[in-house]
Amino acid sequence: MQSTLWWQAGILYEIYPRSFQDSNGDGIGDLRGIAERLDYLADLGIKGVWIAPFYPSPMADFGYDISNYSNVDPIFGTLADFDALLAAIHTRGLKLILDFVPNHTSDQHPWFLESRSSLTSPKRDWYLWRDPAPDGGPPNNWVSNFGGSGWTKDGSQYYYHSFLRQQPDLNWRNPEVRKAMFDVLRFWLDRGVDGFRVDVMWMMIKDSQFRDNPINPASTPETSASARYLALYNTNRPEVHEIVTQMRAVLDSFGDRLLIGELYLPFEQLVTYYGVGLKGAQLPFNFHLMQSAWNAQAIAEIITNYEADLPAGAWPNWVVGNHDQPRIASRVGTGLARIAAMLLLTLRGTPTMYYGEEIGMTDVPIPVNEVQDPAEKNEPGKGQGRDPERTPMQWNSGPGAGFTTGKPWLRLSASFDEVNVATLTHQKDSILNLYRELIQLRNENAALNSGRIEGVTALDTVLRYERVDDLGRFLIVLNFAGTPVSVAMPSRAAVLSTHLDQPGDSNLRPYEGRIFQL
Ligand code: TEU
Ligand code: CA
Repeated sequence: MQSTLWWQAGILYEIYPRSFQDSNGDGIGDLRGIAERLDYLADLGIKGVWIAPFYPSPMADFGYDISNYSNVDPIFGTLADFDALLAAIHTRGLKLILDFVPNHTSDQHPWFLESRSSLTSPKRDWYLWRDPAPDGGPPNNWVSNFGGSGWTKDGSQYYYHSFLRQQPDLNWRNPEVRKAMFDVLRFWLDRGVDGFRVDVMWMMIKDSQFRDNPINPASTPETSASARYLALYNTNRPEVHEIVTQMRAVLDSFGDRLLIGELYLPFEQLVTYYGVGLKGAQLPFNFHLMQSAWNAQAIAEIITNYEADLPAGAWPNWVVGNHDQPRIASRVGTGLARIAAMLLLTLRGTPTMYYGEEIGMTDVPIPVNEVQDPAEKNEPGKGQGRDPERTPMQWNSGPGAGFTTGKPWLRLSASFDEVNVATLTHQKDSILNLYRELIQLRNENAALNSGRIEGVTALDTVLRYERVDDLGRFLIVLNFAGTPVSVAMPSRAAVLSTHLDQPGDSNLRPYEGRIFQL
């Protein structure tokens, strides 16, 4: 049997660095702050830490607009802080995944400043410049993911940006761009990082003819600008796979490293990112649990379809939250959030947790005058804003929730005095202790972290499946309803339940899940 790799058996944990831990009282999380919390992460039992961008940035999109790929923004610290953090992570046997943003730079990046300086600049072709349409308007109908045209006029031409106008898209058809960006990967790999999560992997290259996108027949006046068209010609182009393979080759030349792709795609397209001969991304992020209805049938269908679409030898993965999506506890409710925990940590494939999920953090409503996210500012009221899921981590009930001694950059949850790590640690039946037990059970049992999945079935409100290897067999039974249900279960006690007080009968209580060892 092939041995299991660290990123297969282990759990990944996403940190949004502005919001995890502030070390200097300016209200913004930083690298030293993350270092202060490593014992918490090691104790929780996760394996890989993914930190969202901390590079120099004008912060138009909070770090996803990068003006220097090979340094640390002073808000977050210094390269020395980074090296110290990486060493501390490795000392604990953990791994570090960085965020790589290849699709676009900041408009303040020296490359773009040079590119826009003249039509004949040697870096003109590093970005996507086009002449205006005959009527003087944008070259085609591609829209920005944050609303409005994807084209901004600068001098006599337009440049394309999939996101803000402060985030011009790089031209990945240009070999010099590839070389410069692969050098960025090498810069961090040389320092010892264990892998990358690649931002908008499916958007990296666009149609060479810049054809118009077709109208999305399902769109309504209420949908966001980007949902009004089908992104046929500006995303998921066939040429993207060559770039992914080249990135993977750069990582492989450093040994055991991990390439993750951010990909919002249906399964049959998603799995193409594993690449021919599995030479693409090892983990094309599977976001389907974030987008599906939460009932036993819908989730059984997702599991079955995903497993069926996986290429031979491809390793699955699951995500229930990230810094762009409503928090799971808000989306499905606090009852189902426990089921979500049990599901995420017992499915076959690498789980990725989002900071705060383990304490059941919910979206925090942000008053209009405190909105930070450009996605909300550009298209107010369309549900595009991401501030609610980016609020500071709740560590304790003290001032600043233990996150900061200053004024947090984004307001804290009103319930932080109850929902926080310190308080929940002492409540036996808290969601935090459920996460801890689930993680421990998963880490200690190969059947759960790397075994097969069998017998996925949905009956009424109950989802069940088994996880199996040569040494063990576990049965997972999850009730997705807020009402009790009577189901056939083994007569013995469960090894773990979402509810502490097990009646030991054949009734699952509202939103109860149980794990049996068979
Ligand atoms: O997100 C890409 C992306 O598709 C998001 O725009 C997502 O669809 C949206 O936020 C859902 O509400 C990545 C990063 O994760 C995001 O934070 C960045 O803003 C974006 O790329 C641009 O770099
Ligand atoms: Ca700080």
